Amino acid sequence: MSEKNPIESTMVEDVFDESYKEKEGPKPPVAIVWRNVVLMSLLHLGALYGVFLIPSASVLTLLWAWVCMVFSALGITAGAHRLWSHRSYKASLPLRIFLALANSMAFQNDIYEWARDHRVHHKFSETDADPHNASRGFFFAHVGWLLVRKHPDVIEKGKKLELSDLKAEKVVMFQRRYYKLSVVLMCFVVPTVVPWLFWNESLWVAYFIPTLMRYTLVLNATWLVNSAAHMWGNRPYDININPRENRFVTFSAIGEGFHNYHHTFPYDYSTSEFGWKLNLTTCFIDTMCFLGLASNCKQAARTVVQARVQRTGDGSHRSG
Ligand code: ST9
Ligand code: ZN
Ligand code: ZN
Repeated sequence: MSEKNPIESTMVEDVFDESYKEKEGPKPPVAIVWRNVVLMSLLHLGALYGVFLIPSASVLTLLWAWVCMVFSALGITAGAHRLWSHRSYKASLPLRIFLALANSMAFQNDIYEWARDHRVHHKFSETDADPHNASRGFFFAHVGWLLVRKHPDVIEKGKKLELSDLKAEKVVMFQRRYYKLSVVLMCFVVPTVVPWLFWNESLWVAYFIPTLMRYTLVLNATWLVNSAAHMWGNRPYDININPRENRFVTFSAIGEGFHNYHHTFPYDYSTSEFGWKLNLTTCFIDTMCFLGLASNCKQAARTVVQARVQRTGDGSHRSG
């Protein structure tokens, strides 16, 4: 592994804040948002129906669904996550526009909201102020948190976060302003219309496979990072935190399952010390650097990683 910019973190908003203590006394009641329950259920039923339609889809349509899946996943991993939440590398304007479009195709809240919630997640992991607090169980961390009102501490702590970098970025604010329109176009219209227009796929099949099924798969792959990768796997870098190294999640979330490493070194652009291994997102960012569209990739220094493994690891560390 070559070290790109082996430096310590330059951002503090994604670093765990040990000083926060959950409020004592009874927890606020859980307020279910039934609209979200109904919509999420319908979405998953639609995706399931899409699975049964696969035999009647053309090969090009299935290929297109895969392209949309990877493109929208990169809008989350390389975009909302590694670029905008953690500022782990710099991206040129064309790349930021590309990632913002991809992000709208993923329809996981706009970049500003995603990055704000994700910074709160890192800073207050597994507490009341963590939007998808995994100590409330698998279902809550996976999707339940999107079906109920937020714990007041999430909002209280989130409002104190430093988000001026996001507010100052025109691409982020433009996407936020036109978010609904961009989602209609990128998440629903484009994936449905392209197969119908270019290779005469039926609109029905194109709606259920490259649109609903693809959207639901990327959602669940993302949510697994919050649920499975906070519960199952080794902790080679820090045994004192919940996030784990989870191979299945790493594979399905194109490189985002090295979660014990990621919470220990959140500024590392690769979210892992193993380069391209199981990490399509790192491949993508490196290619962008090669093309001159990205730069300043931050990486944890090898000596810092090794010292941390010795000091707080669970003894399961492997060098490759
Ligand atoms: C989705 C997001 O799926 C997924 C994110 C996953 C993150 C994963 C991270 C893992 C690492 C990365 C790995 C990537 C792997 C990718 C793999 C890809 C293959 N701070 O929200 P409201 C304010 S979305 C400060 O309504 P409620 C807010 O501004 C799916 N302030 O709260 C507002 O203020 P104002 C589709 C905050 O009422 C007020 O509070 N989308 C914060 O409790 C109320 O905000 C959905 O399903 C904060 N943190 O409702 C929609 N938070 O009034 C889901 C809030 O002044 N969302 N505020 O404007 C909702 O419907 C609602 O947010 C709710 C909560 C019902 C969940
Ligand atoms: Zn993160
Ligand atoms: Zn996490």
